Amino acid sequence: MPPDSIPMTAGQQRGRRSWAEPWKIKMVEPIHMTTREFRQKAIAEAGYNTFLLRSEDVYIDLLTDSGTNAMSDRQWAGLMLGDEAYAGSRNFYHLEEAVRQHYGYRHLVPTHQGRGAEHILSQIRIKPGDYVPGNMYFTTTRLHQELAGGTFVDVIIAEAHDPANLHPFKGNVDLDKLQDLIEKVGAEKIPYVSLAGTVNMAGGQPVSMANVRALRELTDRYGIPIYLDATRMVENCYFIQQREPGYAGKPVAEILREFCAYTDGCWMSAKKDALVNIGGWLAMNDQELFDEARNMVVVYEGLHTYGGLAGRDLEAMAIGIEESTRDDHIRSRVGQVEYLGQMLLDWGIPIVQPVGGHAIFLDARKIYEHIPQDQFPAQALTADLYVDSGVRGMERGIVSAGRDPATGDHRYPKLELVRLAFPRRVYTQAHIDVVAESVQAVYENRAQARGLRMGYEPKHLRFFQARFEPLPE
Ligand code: PLI
Repeated sequence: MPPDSIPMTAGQQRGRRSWAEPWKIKMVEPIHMTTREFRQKAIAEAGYNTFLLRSEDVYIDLLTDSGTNAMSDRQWAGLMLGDEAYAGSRNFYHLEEAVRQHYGYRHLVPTHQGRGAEHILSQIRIKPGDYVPGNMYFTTTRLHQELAGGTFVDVIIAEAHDPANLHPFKGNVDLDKLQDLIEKVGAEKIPYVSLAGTVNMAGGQPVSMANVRALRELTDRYGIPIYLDATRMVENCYFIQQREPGYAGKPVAEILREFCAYTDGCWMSAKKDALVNIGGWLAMNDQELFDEARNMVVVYEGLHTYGGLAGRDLEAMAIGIEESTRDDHIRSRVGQVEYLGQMLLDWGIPIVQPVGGHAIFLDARKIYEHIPQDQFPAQALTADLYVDSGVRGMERGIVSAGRDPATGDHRYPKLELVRLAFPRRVYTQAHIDVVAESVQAVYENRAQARGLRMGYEPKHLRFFQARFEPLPE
């Protein structure tokens, strides 16, 4: 260790050698800091909703890790290999091969992004009056299930709803809850289990291999299929490698194949794990379901060999899948999230623990404990962070949860969070330090924070476009 007078790196302070990203930067995109006055005006004009800001007015953009990834030189080169034939593009076959090799499913239907796949799966599997159990809702997933006539039932373990609980696999399905549902409504009313790895709304929390194995055993007894939201499944597999007994030495790519083998198919937003800016797919083993999905995709997305994408996008996805499953990539990706999480924890700032795969989630219920949930504390905290430093996050609380279609009332989720999601291969450690310092500044100023009133509320997925105004002091 160096003597006290020499500053130590973060790694040395923690008594370990540092790791670094397995890439270097070849091209840059300038970003700039604005003034506080400018940002106050910008957020007011955006109705205190960070989705309505112009990206040019943002300094560090942690709104989402969706479609915001930096592609590699191999992926950019792959764009030039785009075969833009309407039918039978060679890039489709490359993508099909990549999905078969890494996820293990036989059949592939490309879609323009994840919700295109959710739409098709929901329409072909769910009948009005059905119940769809899942490990916590996701906004677009649940909406498509509801639009198809289904009712989503949350069967995640109780620990997932507690930000401070340190369970290593907070994404796990509570098998007793699922069994109760099956007994209550009957297996014939359950078209599939909607299993997500990792669980976005719970804080990027993983599902264990033991849990999916047990889930398979249970669902097999009733003939219920399991469909996997594989959007961040590589991150999930990294946590299995790090935390689950028996997986320490196994490559993430191998763990991914094993996990997927317990499921019947998946839908994917390739804009996350798969390191592209647009794209998705639906994959499955069942021939009949594939025939239906392939028929449906031509109605809503495009021919079954392009699904709403250009050939070049399919190629970038095929290459991205392979890159995303490399151990050194996934370690540095999650490692960057953990770096911010550890700093905030050291400073006593409440966040969801354990730190998840794609984002840090600030516990707005705790940080703004004086603001009641129907005054949108997480929405207010997101806006305050932007005003402090130009860092853009996203509300993941009562606004995102929307209204109960049966009663029309707000849903009141236990988790009232601000998500700071990390685009892959985009920001450096210095950017992350700036984010940490801004979170700390807003945290220290928390007593001054005020709640919001919703002015405009759209019908579907209101968090994207709702407008707010500050409540009077
Ligand atoms: O944004 P899409 O349509 O490509 O994918 C929808 C979608 C499905 N599942 C999960 C777990 C998601 O996180 C997801 C999209 N997430 C977004 C846009 C996000 O910011 O988290």
